[in-house]
Amino acid sequence: MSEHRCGVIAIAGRPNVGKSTLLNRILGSKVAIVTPKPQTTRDRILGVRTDPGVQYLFHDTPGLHRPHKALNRRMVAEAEAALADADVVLMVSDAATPAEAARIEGPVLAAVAGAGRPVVLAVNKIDLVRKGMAAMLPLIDHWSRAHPFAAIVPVCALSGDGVDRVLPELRRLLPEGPALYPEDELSDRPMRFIAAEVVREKLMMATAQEIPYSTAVTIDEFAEPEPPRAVRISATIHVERESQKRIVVGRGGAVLRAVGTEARQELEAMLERKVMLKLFVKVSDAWTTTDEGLRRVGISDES
Ligand SMILES: Nc1nc2c(ncn2[C@@H]2O[C@H](COP(=O)(O)OP(=O)(O)OP(=O)(O)O)[C@@H](O)[C@H]2O)c(=O)[nH]1
Ligand SMILES: [Mg+2]
Repeated sequence: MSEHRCGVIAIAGRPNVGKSTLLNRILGSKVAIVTPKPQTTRDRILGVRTDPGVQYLFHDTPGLHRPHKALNRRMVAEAEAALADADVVLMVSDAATPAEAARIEGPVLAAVAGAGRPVVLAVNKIDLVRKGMAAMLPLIDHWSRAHPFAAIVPVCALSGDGVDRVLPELRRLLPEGPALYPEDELSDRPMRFIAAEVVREKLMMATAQEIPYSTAVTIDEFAEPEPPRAVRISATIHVERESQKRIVVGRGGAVLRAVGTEARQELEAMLERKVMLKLFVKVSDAWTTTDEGLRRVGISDES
């Protein structure tokens, strides 16, 4: 019998290519939030999948992009640290044309190749390629010349198509070793973190322009009394300016109420019990632009 394998796989790629969607699909459960907006993921999240003979530790990372603000520098540093710590890299790209891929993927490929680890490439969103797999061949040819990938796998993270072909490619690259997490564990993040992320997802979906990038969510209370009593969660939404606070609250509180309802419903489904969710909005001056501001909204170097 072959040895048990266990190792860390960093999921890396441009913002919005579907890294978190792919992670959730591989785990069969939502641990990472997903929105149509780039730069959704801000922190590394570890997702754990345990199969007979193997435990995969997936590090979902923020998209690699050119950072301008302190927040973005932190996000890119997180992604680069994950690459440095990984045994294997799962690079995600989307199904563009070869010319587009060559133009936009250069910096990501350089970062990924620089990690010096074996790389599996998942070419995601193949459902958007109207002409079907034949149209993918020039793209796959482009990628196979761009880097000596251990494997190139076209996938659709949204429907799950092709995703089961990714795991065996990763498995053979993982080092031998015992499982590090209990087999029923899905993530290294506590429910408290996931609750804040769910609120942030609903907020990103409900707002536009700069608002999704100017908001952070901290949890003030997370109490789990004995069932059937409800889980009590209070959270603060941090914005940078008074004008943003007005938008997040909405006319007569409508936006905040809608965000609260959607987040509560999702958390109730996740926790399989009633949730009482209270949301507050606070102006945390220019929190995205300084390290001190990041600490104020709970984004610290230790996280
Ligand atoms: N059509 C299509 N859309 C997809 C697919 N996978 C993901 N998406 C969509 O792409 C958008 C971004 O997905 P995410 O999973 O948040 O992408 P990400 O790479 O984690 O993005 P960041 O965290 O911002 O770096 C969402 O609207 C997803 O629903 C796919 O296979 N096909
Ligand atoms: Mg993400």
